[in-house]
Amino acid sequence: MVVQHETFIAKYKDLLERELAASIHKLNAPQALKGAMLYSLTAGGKRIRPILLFAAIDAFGKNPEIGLRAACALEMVHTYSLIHDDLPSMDDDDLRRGKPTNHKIFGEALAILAGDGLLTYSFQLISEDEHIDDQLKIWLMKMLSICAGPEGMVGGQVADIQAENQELHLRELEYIHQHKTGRLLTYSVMAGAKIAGATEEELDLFEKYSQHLGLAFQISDDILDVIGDEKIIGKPIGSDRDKKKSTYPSLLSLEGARDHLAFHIQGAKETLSKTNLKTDLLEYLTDVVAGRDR
Ligand code: GRG
Repeated sequence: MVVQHETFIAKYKDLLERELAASIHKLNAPQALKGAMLYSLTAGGKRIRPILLFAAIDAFGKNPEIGLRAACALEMVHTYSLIHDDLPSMDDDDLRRGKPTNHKIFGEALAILAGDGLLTYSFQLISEDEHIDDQLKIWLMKMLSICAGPEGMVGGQVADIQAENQELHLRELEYIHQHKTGRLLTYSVMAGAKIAGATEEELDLFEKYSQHLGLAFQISDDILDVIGDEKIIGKPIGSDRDKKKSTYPSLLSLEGARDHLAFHIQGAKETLSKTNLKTDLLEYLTDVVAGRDR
C-alpha cells in the first residue's frame, strides 16, 4: 500500500511540476519576471497542498488530473506566500529549501512582483480551466480568495507578526496557525472534494479533517524545531530563530505538544472514516504531513 501511495505522489508531483513550468513559459510577460516566478516555483517544494488536492479527488474514485489547473493555482499561491514571507520586511531569510531566497537572487522589487504575479496568475489559471464549468470556477476562486486572503492566510500572517515577542494563550496560537497555514490546507482538500463532486455533508467533513490536519502540521513543525530535526519541512537553520515566538511546546511542554499532535492526527483520521470514501491515501498523507512516517 505504501508503495502504491508513493507511486501516486511521485506521478502527480511530476505532472504538477511539468504543468507549472509550462504555465510560466507560455506567459506573455517580461522574461525577468517569468524567471523570478519560475525560480521559486521550481526550487524544490514538497508539493503537499497539490498532492492533498489530487488525493481528495482520488477519494471519490475520479481522475485526479481534472484538478491539475487548480493544483497549479494552489501551489502558486503557496509559493507567493513563501517569497513574501522571506522578504527583508518580513522574516528576512537568506535561504529557503537550502537555496538563496527569491529576493537574494532577483532583488527585492522583482521578488515582490514575482509574488504578486504568482498570486494573480493563480486566479487567471482557474478562470481559464477548460476541464471545469463556470459555477465550479467561481466556487474555486471564491474559496481560494477566502483561504488565502484577509480571512485566511494573510490575516494569519498579520496576527503572527503582531504576536512577536508576546506570550500567547493557546487559542491565540491556534488562530494564527489555523489561518496562516491551516486555511490553504483546507482549500487543498475542499477544492479537490468539490472538483470531484462532493456533497455539502462531504465538504463539511473534509473541512473538519483539514482543520485537524493543519494543526497537526504546525504542532509537528514546532516539535521538530525543539528536537532539532530540520529535515521534515526543509526549514533552513536560522529561519525565524531570532524572533521570540510562542509555540506548542513552549505553551504546553514537549509532552503536552505531543499529546495535542496525537489528538489531531486521530481527529483527522476519524473524520476521514466518516466520509465512507476511499481515504487510505489521505490517511497516509496525514501521517506524512504530521511527520509520523520519519
Ligand atoms: C506572506 C501573506 C504571507 C503569508 C506567509 C505560509 C506563510 C505565510 C509563511 C511561511 C512561514 C512558515 C515557514 C510556516 C511554517 C509552516 C509552513 C507553511 C511551511 C512551509 O510549507 P511547506 O513545508 O513548504 O509545504 P515547501 O517548501 O515544501 O513548499
